[in-house]
Amino acid sequence: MALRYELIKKDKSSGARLGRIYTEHSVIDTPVFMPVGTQATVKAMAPDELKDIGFEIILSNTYHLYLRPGHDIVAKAGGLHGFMHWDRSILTDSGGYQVFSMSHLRDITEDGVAFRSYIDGSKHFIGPEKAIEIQNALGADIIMAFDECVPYPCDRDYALHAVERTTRWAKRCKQAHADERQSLFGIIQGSTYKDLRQKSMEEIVNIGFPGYAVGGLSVGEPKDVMYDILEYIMPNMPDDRPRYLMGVGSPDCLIEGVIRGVDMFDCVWPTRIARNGTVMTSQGKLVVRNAAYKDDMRPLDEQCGCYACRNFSRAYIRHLFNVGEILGARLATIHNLYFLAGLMSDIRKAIMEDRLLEFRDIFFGNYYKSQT
Ligand code: PRF
Ligand code: ZN
Repeated sequence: MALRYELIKKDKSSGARLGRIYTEHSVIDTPVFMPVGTQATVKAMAPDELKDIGFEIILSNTYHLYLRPGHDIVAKAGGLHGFMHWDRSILTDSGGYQVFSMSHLRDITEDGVAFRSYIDGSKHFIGPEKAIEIQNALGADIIMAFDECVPYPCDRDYALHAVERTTRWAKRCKQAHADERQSLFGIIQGSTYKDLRQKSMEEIVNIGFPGYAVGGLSVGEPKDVMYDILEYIMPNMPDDRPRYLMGVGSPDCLIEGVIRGVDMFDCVWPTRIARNGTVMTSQGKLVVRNAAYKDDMRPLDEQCGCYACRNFSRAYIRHLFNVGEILGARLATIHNLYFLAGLMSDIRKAIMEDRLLEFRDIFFGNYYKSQT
């Protein structure tokens, strides 16, 4: 079953959209944050723990699973759903970004990208057709077109060529994709050039996809530049398809993205900082690893209802990090994911009640109080 998107309502104070995505595996309330499970696991989390928090969709990566264990093995297990025992929705990224950001010695041609494995240096090639073949084998509900994401800064001429190539590759992806149970999303590029963003958007929308992603942002440009591009491009995108901002997941970017009309987000940042001993709280970030918390018997966040906060103190979790116990990383991850799920739920409620801008001001007032 291809997905269905339902636009429920728009926030009267901004461009924010409340909606729902129906896939074969779950119903996803949007705006949504998708935890990242690069290696067919959201690091430190069992699938049932993700369900308990309420996640309906997670993301995984073509590039990594192709290299290890190989998409043939995942297919043999019944696809990613069977392999990792996750029966809700999955989105796989195409590898278009990972190949550029992780592989050295890569060689881009019109046909695709030749690269060496980050694991053992072996030679590989992924182009549009291969990216679709791998994603068909992985069997995610939503799969992504193979695109060229350029670094920031990028000169206009190179950005233009990447836009044109991304369009040609998107056509080839659509051509190669035959499995109608999976929905293939198009990706818009164009770096920080508004006219190139518009051109890319028009070309990708003309090809026609059940959803559209904005790629090539959050690659090192100032946040204001990203917000400016989103503000420009979002109102011109089709109203009846979900919009996905790739690789974005800090609280401020989530709220500002939603205000500009984004429906879906993903990012490794929340789970990565958790493993390093940093958690998000209603009062801002807290580095629980710090000695300051060695005898602090309060929970990570006094306003949080997650498993970690209901049962453990900062002092205990700090101790776990201090002695290198893996439960520390697990508890911090559970907390950060619960925090973001709660934030997205609060955002959806605020859209429902037409008070998202007011919500932003209150949230930022608390979250950034001690950090500005
Ligand atoms: N393209 C793809 N995946 C991505 C990106 C992109 O541009 C980004 C950029 N933030 C993250 N993940 N295919
Ligand atoms: Zn918590």
